[in-house]
Amino acid sequence: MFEKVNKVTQEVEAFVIQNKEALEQFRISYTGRKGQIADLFDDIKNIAPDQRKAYGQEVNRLKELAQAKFNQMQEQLEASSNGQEKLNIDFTLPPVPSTLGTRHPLTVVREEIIRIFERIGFNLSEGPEIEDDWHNFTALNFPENHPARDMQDTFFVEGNMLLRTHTSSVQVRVMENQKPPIRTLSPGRVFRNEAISARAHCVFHQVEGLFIDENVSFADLKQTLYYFVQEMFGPETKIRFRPSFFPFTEPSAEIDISCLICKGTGCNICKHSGWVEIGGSGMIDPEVLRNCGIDPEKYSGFAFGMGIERITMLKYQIKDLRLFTENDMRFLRQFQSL
Ligand code: 2NL
Repeated sequence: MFEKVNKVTQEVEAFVIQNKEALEQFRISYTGRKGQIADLFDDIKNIAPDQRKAYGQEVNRLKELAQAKFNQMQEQLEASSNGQEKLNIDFTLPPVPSTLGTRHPLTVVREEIIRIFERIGFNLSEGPEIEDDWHNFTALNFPENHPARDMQDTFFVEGNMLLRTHTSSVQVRVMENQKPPIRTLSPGRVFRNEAISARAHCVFHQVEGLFIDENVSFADLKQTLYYFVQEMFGPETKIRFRPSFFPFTEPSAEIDISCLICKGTGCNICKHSGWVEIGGSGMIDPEVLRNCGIDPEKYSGFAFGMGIERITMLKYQIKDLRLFTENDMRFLRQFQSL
């Protein structure tokens, strides 16, 4: 008989009550008028008289235990808002800070540019940051006495080796090593001998594009860059081509977009012109094609170059270039996480 009391005690202790249904089940099974504890009290008549006192005490202890458990769980379930479960959470505590990093804004913008050109068939090219004079200047039609070759503008390493001043040097290598059709994008780090300020740095980032095939025209250049601008800055953005000069393209054009800040009505960013420059472009000079082993009688192409810092500053309204290299967490944390 005592075994039965022990068995029910174990059951009562093991019973898990997470919701109101379970609480009611507990009451019916154990503490209720027709529950197992009531049955145990009824059984007292079958107990040997000398053991009835001990038996009664045992069942009473069980009754108290079960009733205490019932009361406690009933209280907890009523306290929790949905009555479904008791959550021991203090919602007023400050959250555990996220340890997830953010992507550098230049990385975010570079990858966005790459994704946009990938969709129209451009692949990626890379090349060395330490270049020779041929790939950085001569192949690109820079005359021997061009000011860009000056010590004041270019970091020379040794002899005719230098730190590339643009990623056109990568494009020269592509043309030397591949046959048209060519559609390639070359993002990368470039170097110029300049004093560091809010608007200039001696290390910065560029992305250049190259498109060579039979019958490529200036209309292809315009359409490609129009598509890019719409994707990158939104469908409201207008594009404008301004005649310009580069040694490696003819004709050449500066690329302007309608000011993102004032939508063309005039503000400080666009110096009240309504337009901001994002890069340069042009039809590849036949002399450059010839220098790289491509027949200009058969093929033509266009090229363009953009500064990644400049586009990032326009997109996020960043006023000082130095923020990109200072690694101030208050700045970096504002950009999208991984
Ligand atoms: C700018 C202007 C430009 C190119 C880059 C290029 C490359 C080869 C041949 C011809 Cl291999 N052109 N690249 C063409 C026009 C403009 O960049 O303002 N960049 C930030």
